Amino acid sequence: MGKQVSRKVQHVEDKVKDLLISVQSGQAISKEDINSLKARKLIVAQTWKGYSVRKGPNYAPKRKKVATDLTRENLQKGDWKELEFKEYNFNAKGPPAESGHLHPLLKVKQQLKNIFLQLGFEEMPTNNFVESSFWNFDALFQPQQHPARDSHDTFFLEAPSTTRELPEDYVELVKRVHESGGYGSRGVKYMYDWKREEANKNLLRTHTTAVSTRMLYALAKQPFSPKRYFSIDRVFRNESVDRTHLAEFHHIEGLVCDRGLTLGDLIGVLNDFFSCFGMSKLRFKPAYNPYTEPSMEIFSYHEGLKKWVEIGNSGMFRPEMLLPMGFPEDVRVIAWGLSLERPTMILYGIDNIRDLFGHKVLIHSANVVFLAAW
Ligand code: FB9
Repeated sequence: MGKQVSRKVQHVEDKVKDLLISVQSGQAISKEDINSLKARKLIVAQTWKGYSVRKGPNYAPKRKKVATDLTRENLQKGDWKELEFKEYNFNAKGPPAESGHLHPLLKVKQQLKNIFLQLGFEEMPTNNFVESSFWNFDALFQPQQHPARDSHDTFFLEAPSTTRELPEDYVELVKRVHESGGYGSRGVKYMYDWKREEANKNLLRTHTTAVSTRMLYALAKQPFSPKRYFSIDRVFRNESVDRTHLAEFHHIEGLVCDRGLTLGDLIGVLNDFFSCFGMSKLRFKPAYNPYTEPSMEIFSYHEGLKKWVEIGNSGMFRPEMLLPMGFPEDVRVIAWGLSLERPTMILYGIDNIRDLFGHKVLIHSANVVFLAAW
């Protein structure tokens, strides 16, 4: 007689099955039940997103075409009155510009700006191409009969032909130093009657040294504090155009104003500046500028070109320029200048300055000649 199996319970409660049925019928079940069913992979969570769609205020059976443009036809047919125009999206981005490069001049300009800023120089405001002869020449102790001041070299303005206002007291001092010298210069060589109307003439500035003059005059009005200024901007000269000269170029100027500065300080600053630009070996040749004494042309040996290249001009501003401004006796200003076009032509291997302007520039802007050449 074998083992006997007898029914112990009347009814087997299959909790799991019941749970699954309630889930199926959407009844809520406890979290832990859900987790245990999930754990046994008997159920999977599904997220249902439902949307209720109803007619909006602008509902229309047919989409009303909004005009995106006011065309000539609209105007001619006059149907623009009925048309509804699409809101203007002022923030719409234009199609991304596929090509385009920074102009080589702008790249080198930025490089030079960074060098000046690193050396603690402050940029001078150069946003005035039109200048008066007074700030461009007279305040620089440049005599009124100097050849650079006639229309062969300078673009004078027809309208407005004369400047509206000049600082009268300062003009008087400049007039005197031109006419009878003073401040240590015998002034003999200038003995001429200085004409206000000549100083009033408006012109296109021939150098950004005109900006330096304004800034130094403003500086002399304040209690003295040493300053380092620089400027890089367009200047205009009525010169015959050739491979390296156009009627306008970018003048780069740096100046240091402090007590007791010497020519040695100038040579030091020039070495600091040009070595940042990869030009280490410098040579200096005495030169002449009406507004600096002594003055020096700056040369550097170019390995690539295997020759000494003139890379700029420099000097110490004359006391006849600084003292009428009101600077203390022992304040000196050393300064130098160069062009932007020349270095850019050499760095980009551009032989003719005309290629720096106009369509050809695109070809050059793609390729860069490394500074290593120096
Ligand atoms: O830029 C010039 N040459 C140059 C400069 C850099 C350079 O770098 C290469 C990257 C490697 C290569 C060349 N020059 C000055 C020298 C010559 O090109 C010169 O023939 C032409 N000069 C211009 C004026 O022409 C009428 C360049 C321009 C120039 C000259 C003088 C000054 C500024 C620009 C000045 C000044 C000055 C002097 C004293 C105090 C304050 C300002």
